Amino acid sequence: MKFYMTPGSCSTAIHIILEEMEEIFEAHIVNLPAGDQFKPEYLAINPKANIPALVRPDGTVLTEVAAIAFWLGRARKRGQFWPANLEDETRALETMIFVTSSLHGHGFARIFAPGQFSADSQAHATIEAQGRALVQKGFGIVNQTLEGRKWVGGDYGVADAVLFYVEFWADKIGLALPANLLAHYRAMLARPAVSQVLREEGYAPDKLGQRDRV
Ligand SMILES: N[C@@H](CCC(=O)N[C@@H](CS)C(=O)NCC(=O)O)C(=O)O
Repeated sequence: MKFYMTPGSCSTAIHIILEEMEEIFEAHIVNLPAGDQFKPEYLAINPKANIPALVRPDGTVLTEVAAIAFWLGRARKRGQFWPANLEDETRALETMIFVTSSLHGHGFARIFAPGQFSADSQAHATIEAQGRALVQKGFGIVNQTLEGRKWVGGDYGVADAVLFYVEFWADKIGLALPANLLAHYRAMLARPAVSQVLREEGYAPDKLGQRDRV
């Protein structure tokens, strides 16, 4: 498979899943700041001009973190990384959709790219603050869903890698994680595949997960 990714981005979730599953893949770095995502050769693969994208063994392309994670979890490695019962499957999907659409699409997008929400640079500080508030509120909700459980879908699975990327972003920008999320983040950091991916993407896993909870 061919995996189109950018270090330290939402594609880190898929990178972790591919490593955990010991999949064989070719990694292709898309340099977002340089605008690689808008080049005709990349648009021919993914017209959405974003990462991640995964070219599957049959040549078809999958986009969207939640969809790629679902397909890998459900279809590969005998579903070992996807819950076996309907309730846990549904909860895993619920968390993946909330992470990608609300926490990332509404919250972190405002923090990292306020210019996408207003061309007026004077409004950017307010937009960024709105993003932080949305993320904190959303983290509180996911924190409750993790009460009494170590992993999102019962056992460890692809939804945990999806939740991980927003926890990692919070750590990078100094946003405190509530208790259950911090425990989940640290449990992820302790997984060999996660530290391997972080090192490959240019991070020092030993320096992460230090901050105390709110
Ligand atoms: N809804 C998409 C969002 C993907 C997305 O926003 N990716 C970012 C990187 S984290 C990107 O490629 N941005 C393109 C850009 O900055 O121009 C998904 O969940 O995969």
